[in-house]
Amino acid sequence: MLIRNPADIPPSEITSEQTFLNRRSVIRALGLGAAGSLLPVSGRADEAPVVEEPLTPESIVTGFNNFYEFGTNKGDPARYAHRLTTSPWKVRISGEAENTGEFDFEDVVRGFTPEERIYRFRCVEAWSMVVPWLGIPLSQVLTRFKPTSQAKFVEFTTLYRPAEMPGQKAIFSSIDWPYVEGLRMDEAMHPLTLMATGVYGKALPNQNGAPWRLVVPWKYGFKSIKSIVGIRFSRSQPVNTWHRIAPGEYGFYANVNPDVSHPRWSQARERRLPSTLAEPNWRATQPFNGYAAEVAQLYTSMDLARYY
Ligand SMILES: Nc1nc2c(c(=O)[nH]1)N[C@H]1C(S)=C(S)[C@@H](COP(=O)(O)O)O[C@H]1N2
Ligand SMILES: [Mo]
Repeated sequence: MLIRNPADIPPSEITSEQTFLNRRSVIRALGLGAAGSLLPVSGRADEAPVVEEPLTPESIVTGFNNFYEFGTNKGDPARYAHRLTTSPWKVRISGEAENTGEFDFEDVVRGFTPEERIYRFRCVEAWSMVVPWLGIPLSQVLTRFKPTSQAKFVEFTTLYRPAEMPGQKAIFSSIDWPYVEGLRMDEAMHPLTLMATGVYGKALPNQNGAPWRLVVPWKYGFKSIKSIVGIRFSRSQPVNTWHRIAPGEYGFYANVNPDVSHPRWSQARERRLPSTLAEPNWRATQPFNGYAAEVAQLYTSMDLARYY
């Protein structure tokens, strides 16, 4: 079953006209033009480039989501994710590391101060946002577990709890739960790679992947796995969920690339939310989602050929 088709997303799901007007009035209230409507940035790492584009309104960031554990419609996560219990939250660390075992989430993040990172976020379905995340560089989190030299990849697993995640119970679901994603170790250790614990200055709402989720801004959004309970350091390349579902459509690398079309649609441009029928807000998609200068050195031409 094909459960991902941008043409099937009704414009009303992209955003309502009302939200669009709200956003314009917020920008006006702040006395800012489109190019200058950035929130103050605190504690941003020097490596993180500044995104000089308007933020996507909070109501869209937290109301238009992909989180198939709660359903396949964009409004389902915001509608159903409040049922999820996120405390206590355990995280299992396994594989090629010295410090493995089951940890309380609080202990895993203890001592880190989340920093704000404003990143472009590009879904493989050709819509995009600009999001003010709060998070911890993944490299800091991973270093805590002392990965060995055998760790070439890191695999992440989302919670499996059908009692609280109605999408995991759906009999027509083609997903083999739990959701799994992975990165090569050097991608995971890159300074742009973030474990987000918040958004818009607050703790992460459940629909955005509470209590913590990955954010890899130069890759398609499906790499940014939510509500993580497992981190495994491995010698071999993990099999990520979307690749398992449709190996001809989604790969492991999934670097944003306007020159390589998805088999069923172009990736050359994207609709920046809010997007309406009247104002779809199309823009050109950038290689590596605009982060090529920061990350291109991670990849050889071989990797790029295997991009999907
Ligand atoms: N566990 C889990 N993580 C997930 C998904 C999902 O369905 N399940 N969807 C992915 C996709 S396709 C996208 S575009 C982003 C959406 O993140 P957002 O809802 O915070 O914008 O989450 C990603 N992480
Ligand atoms: Mo996505």
